[in-house]
Amino acid sequence: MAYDVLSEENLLAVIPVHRLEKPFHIVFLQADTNKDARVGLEEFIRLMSLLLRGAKEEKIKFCFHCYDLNETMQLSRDVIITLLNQTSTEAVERNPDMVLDLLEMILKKMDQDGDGVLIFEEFKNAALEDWLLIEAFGQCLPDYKCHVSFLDRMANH
Ligand SMILES: [Ca+2]
Ligand SMILES: [Ca+2]
Repeated sequence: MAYDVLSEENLLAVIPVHRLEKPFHIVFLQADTNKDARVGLEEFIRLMSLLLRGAKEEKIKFCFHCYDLNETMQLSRDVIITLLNQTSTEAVERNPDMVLDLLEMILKKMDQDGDGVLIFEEFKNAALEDWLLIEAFGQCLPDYKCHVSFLDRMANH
């Protein structure tokens, strides 16, 4: 096996984006810029530098693509509910209605024109105003701890 290319499975082992299965496939598609179904070394470095050091707008775009399950460049109520269910915490499992409450809270904050659908501009504006909203629908970016463990892993390789 060559070590300068990564399959989707290998990439999943390296990048700590574990919580959303379908979005991970989208991460892979985003990383594979030359569309040869593998992530080469340059593509991998480009992805990691975006995830770890990228500009805010790039990260926002990255997360939005992860959440855009139907690839329509908009997040409908159904998509948001699917995402929230995938990331469901223990609290949500105890009280499934919480997902709907969360949906309403998020839409109230982010859906500027009130049509029940989030377009990229609305998502971007909300995330720029309140950075925590960038991962409102699930973890897409490596968190600080993952970031450190990633760097350790690279250093000890
Ligand atoms: Ca590729
Ligand atoms: Ca809207």
